[in-house]
Amino acid sequence: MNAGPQAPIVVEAESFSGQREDDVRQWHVIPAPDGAPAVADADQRKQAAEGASNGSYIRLLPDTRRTHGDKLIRGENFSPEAGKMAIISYSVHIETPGRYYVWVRAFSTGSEDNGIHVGIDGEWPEHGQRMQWCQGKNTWRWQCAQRTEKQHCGVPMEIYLDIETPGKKMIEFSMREDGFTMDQFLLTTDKNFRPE
Ligand SMILES: [Ca+2]
Ligand SMILES: [Ca+2]
Repeated sequence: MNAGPQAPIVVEAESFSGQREDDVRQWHVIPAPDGAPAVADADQRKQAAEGASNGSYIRLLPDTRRTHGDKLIRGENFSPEAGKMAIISYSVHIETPGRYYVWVRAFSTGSEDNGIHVGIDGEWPEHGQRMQWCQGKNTWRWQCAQRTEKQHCGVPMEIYLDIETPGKKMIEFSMREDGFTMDQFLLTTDKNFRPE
């Protein structure tokens, strides 16, 4: 028996199985797959694709709140509540129940495209809410941190899902800020694990 930490479960963001509540904001694959129309404002982030795993990523569009000066409209370009808008789903097989820390590799250009929520099987627990990025603008950056009243840049390792039974699970992300850009996510039971 290997009692040590297991290897993380790594998932490409563009390999989602579906999305819903996506009439106002929708996740787009960039670059657009063969035959699909190109995404209107993909150009400004063209550079991002070069550093993306599998040469591809997803972005939540349209992005109407790009700077702090742009009007914040709840239910349109901002969703403080998890599980309400632009829910994207990934089927993941969990062998070993436990506490899984969720890391996401994201590309943020400013202060209004750097937040997201994570949930599981239609549930949106407190510790999946308000994943936050501050450092590393205009680069791909792994993060596992929760925005709080006191720490707007996020408290590290406070984003996790407690999984009680083995089997097939739906890991889901929902919008907090439009324009969010995501390459991969990973799940690990090892609190000390740090992605590259
Ligand atoms: Ca935005
Ligand atoms: Ca990717």
